[in-house]
Amino acid sequence: MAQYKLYGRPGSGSLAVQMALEEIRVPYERIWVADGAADVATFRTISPTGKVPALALPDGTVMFESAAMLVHLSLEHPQAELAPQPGTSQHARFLQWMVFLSANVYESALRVYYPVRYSSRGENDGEPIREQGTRDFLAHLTLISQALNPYVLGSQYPLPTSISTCSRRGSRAANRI
Ligand SMILES: N[C@@H](CCC(=O)N[C@@H](CS)C(=O)NCC(=O)O)C(=O)O
Repeated sequence: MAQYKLYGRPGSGSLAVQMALEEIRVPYERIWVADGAADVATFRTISPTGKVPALALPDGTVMFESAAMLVHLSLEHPQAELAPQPGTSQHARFLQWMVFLSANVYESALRVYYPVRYSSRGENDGEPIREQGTRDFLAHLTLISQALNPYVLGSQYPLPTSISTCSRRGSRAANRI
């Protein structure tokens, strides 16, 4: 039977999508993508960004961008109640947090992981980029913490919490400041 295929790595943002698939209780195959250059080149033939997660839908369509996967899964499986009803103000808030987490929190964590990618001077600028990424990451978490009651959308909607998992290493780095 055709099923979802989730491409990921241990400790990466693929965990957020895996959590959603587990909540929905659909069968899926988890495929670990090795991070060697040849492995990533092969993976790019499946998903052009070469980044994890990637999600192959049961009809073979391959998606990248974790927030898009989570929004899609919540809409495709409404019975799992992963997100508020589309068209409501609560759903608008849900979309707001999904985009914020992806575009800001996840982005600043990536500057902490891969600082040399953000400057043409490479390693020379690594430390200031990592420091600024950490500051931004903490500022984004502060903004989120002000919206907690006790979660950003109430306790029954887990997706915004799950997408922040890729930031775990970033938050450890943040502890140094
Ligand atoms: N905006 C993307 C970010 C994906 C991303 O950067 N994933 C990281 C792991 S958490 C990755 O694959 N890094 C490997 C690399 O950039 O070479 C998403 O939300 O899916």
